[in-house]
Amino acid sequence: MNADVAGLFTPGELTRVMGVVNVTPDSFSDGGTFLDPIDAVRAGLRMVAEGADLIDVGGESTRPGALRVPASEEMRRVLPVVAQLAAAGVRVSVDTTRVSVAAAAVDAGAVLVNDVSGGHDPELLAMVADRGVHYVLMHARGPSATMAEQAVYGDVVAEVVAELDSRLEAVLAAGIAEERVVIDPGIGFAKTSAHSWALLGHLHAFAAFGRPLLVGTSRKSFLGTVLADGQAQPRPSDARDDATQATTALLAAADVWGVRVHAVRPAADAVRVVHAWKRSAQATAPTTLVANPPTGVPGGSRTADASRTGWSP
Ligand code: PMM
Repeated sequence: MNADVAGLFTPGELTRVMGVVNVTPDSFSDGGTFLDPIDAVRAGLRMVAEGADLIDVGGESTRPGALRVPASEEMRRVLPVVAQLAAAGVRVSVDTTRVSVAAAAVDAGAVLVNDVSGGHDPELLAMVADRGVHYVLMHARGPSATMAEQAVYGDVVAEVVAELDSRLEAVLAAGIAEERVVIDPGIGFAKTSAHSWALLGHLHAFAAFGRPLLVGTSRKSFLGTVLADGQAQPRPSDARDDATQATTALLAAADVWGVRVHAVRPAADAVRVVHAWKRSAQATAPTTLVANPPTGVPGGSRTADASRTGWSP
């Protein structure tokens, strides 16, 4: 991988895989795993070897209800990791809501600011515009401490699109070039499980932005809910990776630009499988399928044909 970020946006490429490295003690998904910068850098490099296109480094948990850490602590956690990964030629994004942290991370080599506040700080927007880095505008309604109570919608799809649209206006007014903006529906941010599913079921509504779409489903609680056991206990976050592969494949099939995941290898594999499947579908002349449908394919004979299947009727 080289650190050229513009190359990530070449049209027609495979869905991009963003590997997550949370340098936090309390993220719901990988909290405490990468607190030591050496472990965090090693994890980022391993993810790149497994197929990550970029690595998202965060130093503050966005788990619903999480309390904020001081900016100095957030910097202490992320900067050495950003600097070492960038020095190794990795494309690094910084997951933050703070202009001070984002600016220092860009100084350390980050090429993308993943703003999980939803673009609410004009100073952060001005800094991104000034530095000419890429920018993820993710839908959010407020900080982690209060996001659960803000998960109230009439029509979640229409409202998330409208709120992102007004934030995008502010982002562009701040001078961030449109071609550097990525849109993210913010799965789980001020959203119940039902809201998250509704957004995933209507991703086409986000095509109107004409911008690449990044989606983060990895290990999130809406997956835990759908995989609840017989006692309605949600599946814990460390047992949601298989479900994440399912969402990754479906997101790649829906042509999203990127997926944000903790387990990179299976996600990168899923993306490649979907790509091969799509390519094969495009390469197969539809007339061939219609003209000579095999047994059991809609439009073909429903009667078992022993001479073709090898099974007696
Ligand atoms: N989710 C989390 C953190 N950062 N950034 C973007 N752009 N999209 C997301 O969905 C997103 C994010 C929360 O997950 P984590 O605690 O596992 O990092």
